[in-house]
Amino acid sequence: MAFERTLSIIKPDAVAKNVIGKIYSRFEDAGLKIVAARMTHLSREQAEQFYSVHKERPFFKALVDFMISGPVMIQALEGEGAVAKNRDLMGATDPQKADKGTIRADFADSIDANAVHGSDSSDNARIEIGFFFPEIDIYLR
Ligand code: YYY
Ligand code: MG
Repeated sequence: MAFERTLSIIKPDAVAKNVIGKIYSRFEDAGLKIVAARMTHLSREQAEQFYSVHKERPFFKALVDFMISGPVMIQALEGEGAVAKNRDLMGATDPQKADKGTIRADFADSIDANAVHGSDSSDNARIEIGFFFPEIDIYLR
């Protein structure tokens, strides 16, 4: 396992449910360290650019509308196998299919309002962290 960073977003549904702290505890209890964080309300342009890999998918417009429907909490997480560890903590994209005890099983209502985003590879993590955080805003060991 590699020591790496991953990008996490607590989406508008989970921010509205007031469970940022509960989700942060899951990261911390799993040994992931929050090394950068910012609450923001994404613009349509930012959300479209962030999710541009999905721009041809039928759910793209709904996804962007949802991501800009309220504030989000964005963080970079660091640790051994951070990318896979965060994906394990998140659970499956569809909360109905997510394992018990995962963030999506416990806090998400539907596939389109599914509480959290997590990078799906180390390469994408680098791109996604760079999208939101200048190097100077990342915690130095
Ligand atoms: O990485 P992950 O978030 O688990 O799923 P993706 O396949 O990358 O899709 C991104 C995002 O799009 C997903 O979190 C919700 C939304 N979405 C959707 O609304 N309906 C689908 N059938 C698939 C994805
Ligand atoms: Mg994805």
